[in-house]
Amino acid sequence: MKKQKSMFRFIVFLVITCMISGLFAGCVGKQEGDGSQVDKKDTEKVSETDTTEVSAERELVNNVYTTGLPIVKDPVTVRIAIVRQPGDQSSSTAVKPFAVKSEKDTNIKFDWIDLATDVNTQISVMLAGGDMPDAFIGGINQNLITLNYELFTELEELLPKYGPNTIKFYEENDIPWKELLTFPNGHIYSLMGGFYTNYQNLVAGGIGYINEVWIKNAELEHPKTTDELYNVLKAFKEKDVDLDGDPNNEIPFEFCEKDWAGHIRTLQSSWGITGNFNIDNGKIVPTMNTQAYRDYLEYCHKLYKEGLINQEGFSQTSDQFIANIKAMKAGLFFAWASQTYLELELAAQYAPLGVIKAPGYEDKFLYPLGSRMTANLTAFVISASSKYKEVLLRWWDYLQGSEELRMLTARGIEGYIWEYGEDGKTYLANPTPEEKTRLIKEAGLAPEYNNTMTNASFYIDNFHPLIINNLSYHPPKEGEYPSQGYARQCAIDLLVDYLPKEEMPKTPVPADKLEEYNFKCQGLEDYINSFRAKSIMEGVTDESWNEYLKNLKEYNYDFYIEFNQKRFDGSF
Ligand SMILES: [Ca+2]
Repeated sequence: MKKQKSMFRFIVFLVITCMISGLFAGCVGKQEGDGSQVDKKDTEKVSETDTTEVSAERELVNNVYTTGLPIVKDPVTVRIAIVRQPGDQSSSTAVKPFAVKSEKDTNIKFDWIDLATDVNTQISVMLAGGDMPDAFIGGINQNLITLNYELFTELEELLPKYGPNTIKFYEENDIPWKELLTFPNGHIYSLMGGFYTNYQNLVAGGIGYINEVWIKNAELEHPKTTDELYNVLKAFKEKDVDLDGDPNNEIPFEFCEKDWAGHIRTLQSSWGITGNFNIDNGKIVPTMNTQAYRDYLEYCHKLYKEGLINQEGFSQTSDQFIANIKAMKAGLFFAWASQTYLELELAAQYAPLGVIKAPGYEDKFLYPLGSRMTANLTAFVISASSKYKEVLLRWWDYLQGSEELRMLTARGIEGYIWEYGEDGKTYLANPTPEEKTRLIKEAGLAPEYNNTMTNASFYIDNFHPLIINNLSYHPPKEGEYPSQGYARQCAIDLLVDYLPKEEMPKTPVPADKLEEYNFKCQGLEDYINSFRAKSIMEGVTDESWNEYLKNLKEYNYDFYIEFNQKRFDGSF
């Protein structure tokens, strides 16, 4: 990794040096990352009217090289409207490191139209026949495209030739890009941006955190099964595990149905249930009418009956739930991270609950999946009126073509906001102000940059043209406690092998089908939730269970499953 990077730098340095010294025609090099040849030498034009030149090294079409750098033979100026991040303190996108490097590398001049306030109004004016820029980064959504197809460039035919890295990147990351990007009229008008996998969001919502100090005080081990968890919670209930002299003021398992992450239903994962259905090998599998679900309800009822869960959990507010956690009275709770509510030192008493297996379901443990990826599907669009469609597409492709440029564009200079870890992953960096000043100087940033400027001043965040892993978090140093980000990361490490392989696609459902669904399934979710609460509080009998199964049918649970199957298959 290190070696490759320094080699890349060397080659880029070589190319730039050659350009500066006017010896570019004599340079030979191979660019890492996209594998394309760097120009060896320009060929002579065949004729003045011929628009395509092919040399042994590079093809030139209408002043645009189809591979390598620079992108244009003679400089051209492109105007790009770009939405600025709140908190961006740079005077213009023009001074940002990726923009400066782009000009040096590509021979393209950029005229940035920074959109900071009244963005929608400004864009509406442009689209309504005002001064259209050559391209937009941010600010355009699918609806605007659908209403103004004629204003935007159809990209599908240009992409293979002028955007090969973009396609390669989508495909290497298993992005169904054709499905995601094709509009109802069959054309592609936009490219994805702000696209990253976020490990922190891999698991949906809450993760269990259990007080390890209490477990130690109870002279028990971290639980691995539902029986062991029961024993731990029982000890929390019966003993004075927080050592304050009162054996009755511990809440063994604190939960809150009104809190976004604190639900008791997350414990269903021990019985292999991720939600109202599972996705298994292409099939939407019902879960709410299974023996596994009944077994889960009966287990929770046992906890309830013996006072091992907070009996207020179904009615209390999120604020009450959080207050109990802050008072250090909760043995186990589900949350984003224990650090979300507690000072780092206190939060460190809690460890992620991890995998808890239920008897008879040992190989079934399955945790709810959050999101494998996020993306802005309309990050980059090119105006139909632009004379520089190919130039712009190649530039976007260039930014996407190597990790160095992807990181520079989306996270700024190395060492300042991000850094490489020993494992080759990118981490959140934490340089001192002095180190920041040195990094700014070494990178030769514009004079306006200083070590007090916000991160957003160094890069484009939401619409960067790339797919990257979100930054990882370093473990705490000697004498420090884990940060929230690091703690969440460690908790997910324990669950990552127990997530569903498949994910519900984000493609929109036709409006009429959605209307039918909302009508037919009205009340289903509420009914499921109320039966869960009632069963945990009062227990499940054959009679109550059979009645529930009958009612599920009446609330169109079968239709609900079929509908989600069609949604998964994209077969409406
Ligand atoms: Ca106590």
